Parts: sequence; C-alpha cells; structure tokens
Amino acid sequence: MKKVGIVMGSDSDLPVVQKAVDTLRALEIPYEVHIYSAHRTPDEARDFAQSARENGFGVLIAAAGMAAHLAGALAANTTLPVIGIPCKGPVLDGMDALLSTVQMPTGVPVATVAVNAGANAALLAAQILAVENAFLAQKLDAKRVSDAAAVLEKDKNLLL
Ligand code: RP5
Repeated sequence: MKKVGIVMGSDSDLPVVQKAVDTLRALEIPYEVHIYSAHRTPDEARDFAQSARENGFGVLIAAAGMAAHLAGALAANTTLPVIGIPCKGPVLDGMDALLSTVQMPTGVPVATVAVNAGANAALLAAQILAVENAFLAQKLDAKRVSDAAAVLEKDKNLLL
C-alpha cells in the first residue's frame, strides 16, 4: 500500500497530528511523519513534496497553524493529493489557518478539513487510498457501521 506522508509546521502541532497518526495506525496504513515548515525550512518542505511520489507516498497531510502555508507549499510541489489541517493558534480560533489553507488558487488544490481535524484528515487519506484497495475500503465500511452503532447506543442510553 502507498504511504501517507504527514508534515507539521512545528512540534506544537503534534496534538492534532497525533489524532491522524492514531487513525492511520488503527487502519494499518503505513505513514511517515516530519516537521518541515513552509517558512522556517522551506527547502526541506519543497524537497519532501517533490520526491514524495517516487518515495512511495500516495497522499500527503499537512498540519499548520497561524499563516498556514504548509499545505499549499507542498501542493505547489507535487500532484499527489494534499490534505490540509488548519491548526488552532493562540489567536483568532484557527480562522487564520483555515483561510490560509483553504483559499488556494485555481490549479493547486488543497483538500482542507476542519480546524484541528486530524482524524478526518487521516480518514480522507484512507478513502483516497481505498479507491484502489478493496481491503481498505472494507475496513472503512466497517468503521462507518461501528460508528453508527455507537451513536445509536448513546441514543438508547440517553436519560433526559
Ligand atoms: C506554524 O506556526 C506552525 O504550524 C504552528 O502551528 C504555528 C506556531 O509555531 P510555533 O511557534 O509553535 O513553533 O508554522
């Protein structure tokens, strides 16, 4: 199976990235995690994106906060799908990172998930890989069934 490449702009993004890692692990999807910043280490971020396809990656996930250009910077250097996770920073509740990540110009798309939505980023990456992987698609179907069962269990036990 192709790997998922996860890049975060800073180790302060780790709590959000951990949710993506946990989700990929649960689905037994291979992954690699790096700290490369669009602003502080632009050369490493570019090199990672440019070599990602030949290095066995199928999807990239970029987590960054504030003026969050990481996902866009990766997307500028690969035609692999790039999923952006806007991370909530100390001000503006993540709206800064959300707009910086989602508002990409025509020709260089970034699939942006909700603020701090690490698990959804991993699930979207899994769904992309599952287009060509029936076994992974079955696991995703099974997860939807168990997620629904968990909601209905809560409904049954609701005491209000
Ligand atoms: C972004 O700036 C990072 O992705 C992080 O979310 C934010 C703050 O970085 P630190 O100052 O915590 O390293 O580039």
